[in-house]
Amino acid sequence: MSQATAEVGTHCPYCALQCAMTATPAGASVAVTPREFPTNRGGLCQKGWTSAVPLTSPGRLRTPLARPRRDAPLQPVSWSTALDRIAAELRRLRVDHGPDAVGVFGGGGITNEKAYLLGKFARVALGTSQIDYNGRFCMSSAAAAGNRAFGLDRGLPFPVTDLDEADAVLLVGANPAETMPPFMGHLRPVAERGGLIVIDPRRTPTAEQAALHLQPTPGTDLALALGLLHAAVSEGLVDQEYVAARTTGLAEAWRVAAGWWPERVERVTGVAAADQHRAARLLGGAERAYVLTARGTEQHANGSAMVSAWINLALALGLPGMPGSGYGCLTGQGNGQGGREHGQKADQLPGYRRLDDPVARAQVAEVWGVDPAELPGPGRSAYELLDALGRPDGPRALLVFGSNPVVSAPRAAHVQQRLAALDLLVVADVVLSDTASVADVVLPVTQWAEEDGTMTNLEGRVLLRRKALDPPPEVRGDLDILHGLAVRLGQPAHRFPVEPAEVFEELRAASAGGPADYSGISYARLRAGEALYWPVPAPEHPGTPRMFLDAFAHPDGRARFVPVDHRGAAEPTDAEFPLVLTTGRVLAQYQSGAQTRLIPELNAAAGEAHVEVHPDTATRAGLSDGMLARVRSRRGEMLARVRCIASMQLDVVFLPFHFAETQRANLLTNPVLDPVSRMPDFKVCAARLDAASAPSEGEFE
Ligand SMILES: Nc1nc2c(c(=O)[nH]1)N[C@H]1C(S)=C(S)[C@@H](COP(=O)(O)OP(=O)(O)OC[C@H]3O[C@@H](n4cnc5c(=O)[nH]c(N)nc54)[C@H](O)[C@@H]3O)O[C@H]1N2
Ligand SMILES: Nc1nc2c(c(=O)[nH]1)N[C@H]1C(S)=C(S)[C@@H](COP(=O)(O)OP(=O)(O)OC[C@H]3O[C@@H](n4cnc5c(=O)[nH]c(N)nc54)[C@H](O)[C@@H]3O)O[C@H]1N2
Ligand code: SF4
Ligand SMILES: [Mo]
Repeated sequence: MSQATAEVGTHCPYCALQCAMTATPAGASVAVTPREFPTNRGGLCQKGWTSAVPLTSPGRLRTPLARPRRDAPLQPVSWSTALDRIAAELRRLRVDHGPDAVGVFGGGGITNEKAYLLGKFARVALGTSQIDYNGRFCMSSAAAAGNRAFGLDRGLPFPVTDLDEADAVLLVGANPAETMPPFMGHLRPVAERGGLIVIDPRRTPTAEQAALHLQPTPGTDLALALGLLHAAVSEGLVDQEYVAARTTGLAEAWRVAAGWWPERVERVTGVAAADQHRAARLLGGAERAYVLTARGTEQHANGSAMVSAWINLALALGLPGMPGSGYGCLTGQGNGQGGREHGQKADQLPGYRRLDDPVARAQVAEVWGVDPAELPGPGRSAYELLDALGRPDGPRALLVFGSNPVVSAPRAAHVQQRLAALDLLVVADVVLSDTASVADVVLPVTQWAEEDGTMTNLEGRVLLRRKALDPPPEVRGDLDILHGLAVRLGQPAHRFPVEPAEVFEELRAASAGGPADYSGISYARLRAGEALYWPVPAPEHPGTPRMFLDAFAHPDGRARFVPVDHRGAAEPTDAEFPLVLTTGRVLAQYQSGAQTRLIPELNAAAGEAHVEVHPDTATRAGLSDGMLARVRSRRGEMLARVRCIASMQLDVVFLPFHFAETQRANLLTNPVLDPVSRMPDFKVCAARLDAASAPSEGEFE
């Protein structure tokens, strides 16, 4: 029986705020209570409060499972049977089809140690280029835009507590009142000062607290950002001195924005010109001002350009890299930041370095004890990888660590077909997720409270999550699994350590000199409670809470304006699909819901999919509040309970994406990708609404 022995200071298993909590022994499990910490200041949301439930839930996995044949049900098997079978299949596929026949799909919720070892496992033990992760669906557009503008991407390049002093904050496509409730504590002072501006097509609980809520049509943010830049220029709000000293490219960006005067922008976005001027004045007139973006403006087929447009506005107003001001993107998953730094991304090596950089390859190969020439090159992005599964030139096996794409990937029914076309699907998870339930082999892994590991929060601060409880006897850590497979694939045992602290020591060395340099961080420093924001390039280095104060990370030290222009939605509405569908989150469920749908308290708060719609639009579809609707797009249909909301725009509907089977929003979403970040367009597709009793269409793209 598992037993916790002592009270342990740890962090929440879910989002990037990484609220601090104390895990106290409570029978076979732990009880969690909030702990004082700068990000959450003693607060937790409902998900944090209930985070111990899955540790002992009947729904958690407790033994490996395998299917003897494709059409047979999953059955309990021993670890050696499971790992031997996987290794034998992987070896066969490699011999018959080459190393790229095996793919790996990671997650931004797993620890730095796991993300690092997963990337190493793919490149060294499998020799495959075919690895990517769910962060591609999350942060990639903001990361791409941040790298372009500043030469480096750290979600918030300043501590969240800096926001407490702000005079104005522009929050674009973010709903932290539901997605990071304790974060709202940092926005309360600015909201009370009348300086909070929220840009969201919906009147969210966050927008309720704003002095100014701009409500654009989904997908029109870029035009709105250009309108705000236009207003800032015409009102003389541009910080000329800053622009001259610290940036390049305003003239080119202005050439585009000059054509987007606020009245024209009003026609495209629906946001009144006067409100655009008000927003520009509030932001441009404030002494300490911030622009913050999140998924609402990033998850678009032109998401990286949209973020560039918001960064352009911030640069024109002289915010990034100034004390008390800045631009930041709100990272989402628990380790969304660290997860994109240590090599589970298709084009990346540890330390946030590029896989195609010969210097980085040589250095990391040396740490790994391999020949740099043996390291594969960049592979496919997440959706492209899923789309290629089982095709003649695509992977024939996939190993999933920390994602549930059957629910969370766009065009989910198609993704499910691709998974079914594999020779071998292996899922390591804590629960029988929707993806695990269609796997050939399922490996039960330890949860947050049962293992040590580091997480990098939304501020780039590295945190130690500590073991508070022994796992159930037949459950193993992800590091253990990677070790077991690597050894079976002929790797020397020492190359794949199982102790998190040992893996971290290697990660430190492999990240040295990279943009996300962790070389000065140690478990000892983290245990001592040091606040270590990367880069930390030496053991005595104090870390870097605020970046860009002296210079941006481009060789010339200057930030770049990027000239970007508005374009229409990738999938316009038409007579058959007249509504703009956007998707996102509710407070009580997390992501694909694999974990939170196991928690009775959370299901009681939000247990099924709903569709938010204007009452008149519902009426036109023959629907009213509480009825079941069939929501359709060109890719599929799903069922959701109607929630009539008077503040919704007439032609916009919203679905949360947390629910399973016929309630999956992603049966509808459009997998068109941003050309730079390869982010799918989760936030805009054309849809229609009918009563659930209306006939099903059945045939889709
Ligand atoms: N409760 C809960 N909290 C979470 C998560 C969760 O699943 N549940 N997930 C975590 C993760 S991984 C992430 S990434 C974050 C995400 O955190 P957020 O980005 O705050 O979450 P979303 O709900 O995806 O999107 C935010 C808002 O974007 C709006 N939006 C939709 N389309 C547009 C548009 O075209 N333009 C603009 N400006 N806004 C638009 C939506 O109406 C929504 O209110 O949350 C983290 N926290
Ligand atoms: N329509 C629509 N779709 C979206 C979004 C949207 O806004 N709209 N948002 C996108 C975003 S921002 C994100 S981040 C993705 C997230 O979507 P997913 O990648 O599906 O995220 P999770 O549901 O967190 O899946 C994590 C899985 O890993 C398991 N897990 C947790 N911890 C561990 C661990 O330590 N090891 C292992 N092996 N497994 C673990 C969990 O039980 C769960 O099954 O969804 C994306 N999909
Ligand atoms: S805000 Fe995020 S980190 Fe904090 S308790 Fe909620 S889910 Fe956990
Ligand atoms: Mo995310």
